[in-house]
Order: sequence, then C-alpha cells, then structure tokens
Amino acid sequence: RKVSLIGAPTDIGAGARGASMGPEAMRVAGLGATLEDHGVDVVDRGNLSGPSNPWQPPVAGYRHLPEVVAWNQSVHDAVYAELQDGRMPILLGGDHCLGIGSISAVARHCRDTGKKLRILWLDAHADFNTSTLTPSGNIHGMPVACLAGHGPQELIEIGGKVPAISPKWVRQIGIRSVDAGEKRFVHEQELEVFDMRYIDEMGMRHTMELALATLDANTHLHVSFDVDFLDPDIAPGVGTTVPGGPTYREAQLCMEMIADTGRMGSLDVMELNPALDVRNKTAELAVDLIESLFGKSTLMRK
Ligand code: DIR
Ligand code: MN
Ligand code: MN
Ligand code: MN
Repeated sequence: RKVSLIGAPTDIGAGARGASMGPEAMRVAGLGATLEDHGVDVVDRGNLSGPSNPWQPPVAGYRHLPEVVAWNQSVHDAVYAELQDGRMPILLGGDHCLGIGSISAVARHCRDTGKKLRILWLDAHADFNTSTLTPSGNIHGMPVACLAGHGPQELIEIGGKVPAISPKWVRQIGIRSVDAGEKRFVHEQELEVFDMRYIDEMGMRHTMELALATLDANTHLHVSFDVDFLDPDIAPGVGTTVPGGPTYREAQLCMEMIADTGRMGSLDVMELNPALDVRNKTAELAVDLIESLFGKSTLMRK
C-alpha cells in the first residue's frame, strides 16, 4: 500500500488556537516509521501553506471564511493529486473545517472512477451547523453540512460539484455534543448517527457492524477522525473535549473493524492540539490507533 502524508498546519476554523501544530506532533510521535513497520510505502509530502490566523470574530455567521476557503482549496488540490497518483492520502490536521477540501476531493475521485463513497465520521460532534444555526461561527462545526451542500458557495463548490456528497453516504460514530438548531437539522436531513447512547446500549461491535454494513468491493471508504471522538481522559490534546467518549478498547475495536473491511481509501486525522496535550500522549495515541487502521492486531487472524 502506498500512503502520502499531507500536513495542513492551521487552526483557521477552530475556536481554540493550537491545532496548527498537529501535523508536527504526529510526526514526532512516529507516524511515518510506524506505518512503514506495517509494510506501507510512506511518502511525507510535508506541510501545505496558507493564510495565517487573524483571530477575528465571525462575519455573517462565519469566522475567517476567506482564509478557510484558501486552506480548503489547497487541501483539495493536494488530496486529489495523491488519489490520481494511486496513493492513499492521510491528511494531518489542522482543524476539521479541512474535511471539506479533503472529502470533496475524495468525492471527485469517486465520480472519476465510478466508485461508491462511504464516509465514517468519528467525532464527539456532528459538525452539521450552518451560518444561521451555529452558536460560534467556527467553520470546524460545519464541514458535514457544507459537503452536503449547505454552506457558502465558495466553500461548497471546491470539489466541482454541489453537493459533493449525499448525507446518506455518511455514518457518524461517537457523537455526544450537538447544538440545538443543529440537532433539528441532523434529524431533518436523516443523518445516520450512532451517538454515545447507541454505543452504550449496543456496544462498539454492533455499532461498527451496522456502520460498515453497506460496503462492497467497489466502495471507497473515507475515514474522518476527529481526535475529540476519544474520551478526554485518554485524549486531552484537543480544543473541544466532551466527556463520555469511547475508551481505549472501544476505539481500538472501532479501528480494527475498519481495517478488517480492507476498503479504507483515505483518512483525515484532525483537531489534535499539542498546546493542550500532556507530553504528546494524545499524538502517540492517535498514531497507535492509526496503526490499528493499517492492520495492527495482537494475533494472526484468519
Ligand atoms: C460546536 C463545536 N458544535 C460549534 N464544534 C466542534 O462550534 O459548532 N468542535 N466541531 O470540535
Ligand atoms: Mn482510488
Ligand atoms: Mn469534534
Ligand atoms: Mn469534528
């Protein structure tokens, strides 16, 4: 397998500064060498560049919209180039607004190649806000809505088609913080959400069996991993912690079941914030979980 690491060092869509240091923290935690140990051909493309964070208040419901557009355009182009080159892009965020550029490129690649797209959204948050629903104006709370066509034109048309995706292609896992208006919109749009109550009641195994049920041999699976998916006790290095997330074992099982499908074609690792971390342990945990996504397992399996 051929993988390309793409760093996107920005916190332009977030409500806290520091996710801009995420890519380097994952490199320091040994991401490249770890994947190579699993027989992966790894190329690190280095970091993208883009506008700095002006740290301004929202304008018409969006914070830093022109800068968010510039970063997402650059992410789109980089991710699309890797896919065209036959390599699996791993986007190292950066905040989750960059999922717009990443997934719009993946959707474009799937249109080019006639693949069926499925998106697993691992997050504490639904990221389904719009400019009128958002309590913060932070665009990292809006990428799923933007990809589904609900957002500012210059952002939603980056991948060349509006909407880039159908909400039917998305499965969200680990959700436990949804804003009031966002909650109604998630319901209206029939987003398939496996929230923490579902995981508590049914277990991670049953949850992932359902979330992965519609994959077939022609499916491109995109995994968008917001590190705040994880319980803050094990993953403090994120800007918006929410208590009650998946434990270490639940997260491992989630990743191992994704690996077992053999269908993962692209990955985002987002919102890691080294300024809030403890001796880089959240970055090390992210690398450990990514290793499971690439087939680390305790025993040989049939
Ligand atoms: C909140 C926080 N729902 C907002 N969102 C996210 O500002 O829209 N935090 N994504 O990571
Ligand atoms: Mn492909
Ligand atoms: Mn989140
Ligand atoms: Mn997110």
